[in-house]
Amino acid sequence: MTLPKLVYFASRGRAEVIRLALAEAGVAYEEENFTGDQFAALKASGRLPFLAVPIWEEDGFRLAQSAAILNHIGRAQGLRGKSPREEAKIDEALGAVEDVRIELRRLMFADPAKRAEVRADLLNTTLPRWFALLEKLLAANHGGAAFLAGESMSVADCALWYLLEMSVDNGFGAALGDCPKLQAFSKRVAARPNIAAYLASPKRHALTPMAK
Ligand SMILES: N[C@@H](CCC(=O)N[C@@H](CS)C(=O)NCC(=O)O)C(=O)O
Repeated sequence: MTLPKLVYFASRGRAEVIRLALAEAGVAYEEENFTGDQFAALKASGRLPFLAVPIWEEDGFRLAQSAAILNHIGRAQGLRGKSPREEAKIDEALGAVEDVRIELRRLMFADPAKRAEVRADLLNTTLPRWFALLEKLLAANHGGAAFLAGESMSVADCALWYLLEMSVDNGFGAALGDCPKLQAFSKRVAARPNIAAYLASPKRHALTPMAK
């Protein structure tokens, strides 16, 4: 049997939430990783619909765009809620997580002379404001003791978990100081058996820190 394949760099990046969803669902897949030099050849191969990664290949079907891949896997694996409203709340949370990710990426593209300023703004203003909003969103479903939407884990929980991990790993943990529900959520998700096994496995790529 040919396993489905995730094609991406040997790094977390835009593939990591997809990997977390695959881990949670217990999907067997393989990865095709490549170096920067090999990327040119991959682009020339015609396999990348938008000349970008990640792509997902399964059984004669190829899909690009990280959000489309995540949602396709989510639908196939029951990680996209159980009703149209749950799905809508999942999409809402995915949108919010993406908004915060874009804020974090300001650090990577900042003029080096302005980086300290951007970091201070993220730590003291932008992230605390966003995390307070996400804490409220989580609290709206079962008092924050479960998932973002409905009764079960979804792709939005994977995305939120990775956003929190990325924030802490890049020195923004203090911005979560007033968010006990988000902190507990982080621990709870990391302890889920399939997620914990993935995080401890050699499949997990090392952290690439964002610019200091
Ligand atoms: N919207 C796309 C963006 C994909 C994207 O920009 N991927 C980067 C790597 S993270 C890439 O392949 N860029 C093309 C390049 O570097 O030439 C997605 O979410 O999948």
